[in-house]
Parts: sequence; C-alpha cells; structure tokens
Amino acid sequence: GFKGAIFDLDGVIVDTAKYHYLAWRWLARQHGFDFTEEDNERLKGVSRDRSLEILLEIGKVTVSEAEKKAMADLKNAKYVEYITGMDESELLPGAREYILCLRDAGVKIALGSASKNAAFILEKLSVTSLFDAVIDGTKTIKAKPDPEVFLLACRELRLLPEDCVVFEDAVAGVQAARAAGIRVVGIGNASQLTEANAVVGGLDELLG
Ligand code: B16
Ligand code: MG
Repeated sequence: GFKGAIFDLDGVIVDTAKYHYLAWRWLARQHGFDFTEEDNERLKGVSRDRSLEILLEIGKVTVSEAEKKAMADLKNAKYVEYITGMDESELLPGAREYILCLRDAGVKIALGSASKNAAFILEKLSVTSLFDAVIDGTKTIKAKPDPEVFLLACRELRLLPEDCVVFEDAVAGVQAARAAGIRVVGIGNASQLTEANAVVGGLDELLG
C-alpha cells in the first residue's frame, strides 16, 4: 500500500503533448524547418528550455541566448493560446475517477510536473481541488531526471518517499522518481519505460 500518490501532468492526467507539438512545430516553421511528431517524442517530460535546445539541434539552427529567450516566450504564448480553450473533456480516461478513488481511501494526492503552466491547466480541467500539493516548473530548479520535483512533493505531503508512488509517462520522469527512491507506475509502453516498477496503458486500467 501507499499513503501518497504523485501524478505527472502531461501524458498522465491530460494529453497536452499535442498542443506542445503544434506550438513547437509553428516555431520551427517560422525558422524555416519542419518538426515531426516523431521529433516531438524527444520533448516529453523535458523542460521548456531543454526542449528548445533539442528543437534547434533538429533544425540545425544556431541563435544567440537573447534569441533563445524570445523563441521560448513565443512558443509558450502559442501554447497558452491552445490550452486556453481546454476543458474537462480533455482529462485522460480514468484520471479523475482514479484520483477520487485514492482520495476516498485516504491517500494524499500531489502533482509533480515540469510545466510552468500546470496550475492554469488544472484550473481548466476543474481538478485543482483534488490536489493536496502542486509541485511544478515554477517551484523547481532542476529538471527531471533530477529527483527534486518528486522530493518536494513528498515533503509537501509530509510523507516519506517509500510511502509514495509516482505515475509517469516519460523516461526522464521515471528516472527522476527512481532517483528519489519512490516506486513508479509507468503510463504507456513497457518496452519504453523499462525502469518503472510496473507499467499500465492508462489510469483507467487501475480502476477496480
Ligand atoms: P511548459 P510534464 C512537461 O510536462 C511536458 O511533458 C513537456 O513537453 C514540457 O516541455 C514541460 O512540461 C514544460 O512545460 O513549457 O508548460 O513549462 O509531463 O512534466 O507534466
Ligand atoms: Mg509527462
């Protein structure tokens, strides 16, 4: 059993990856190169700044630090435009139900996301009140696979890592959880998330 459950956001609770993809592709095209869905796989769970580095690498584009900052801001403005239209219908299957089920059983719930837009997205999905703690990209210094985000989540829940479980869809996120000493349920493909303690296709599979 466990006393705390820490959820990643993008790819676990909601599929915002498609909006990240559209915004990055828009930015790439502005700079004269294409960005495929396959390229986008490399950005899952990765911070905004690191994502931009990967994008520039793919486009073989070199820009100044000031230009990088401007590009990251532009991408985010585009992304925020997309997610502003989001509502509860975009919660992934089983997400709300599984969290409610855990809460009923007395389990504490936290968010552990790399996104700086996490609070805004939780509001759009009307699930803010389900979380006892929200740790996101505005509260962390080190990005996943660093364990910081999940250790902060445990601390805010006042629980030990060994009493918690993390739900993650990205390889870097699974590694971050393991580095924090927390058990992790991978969401997605077992052949990809090899370091997870268990893997399911989605939270709906965990509903009894
Ligand atoms: P933002 P997660 C991550 O969310 C996304 O998977 C990743 O694609 C994105 O670059 C990162 O958040 C930062 O997001 O630009 O909104 O700050 O999976 O950790 O919930
Ligand atoms: Mg994710």
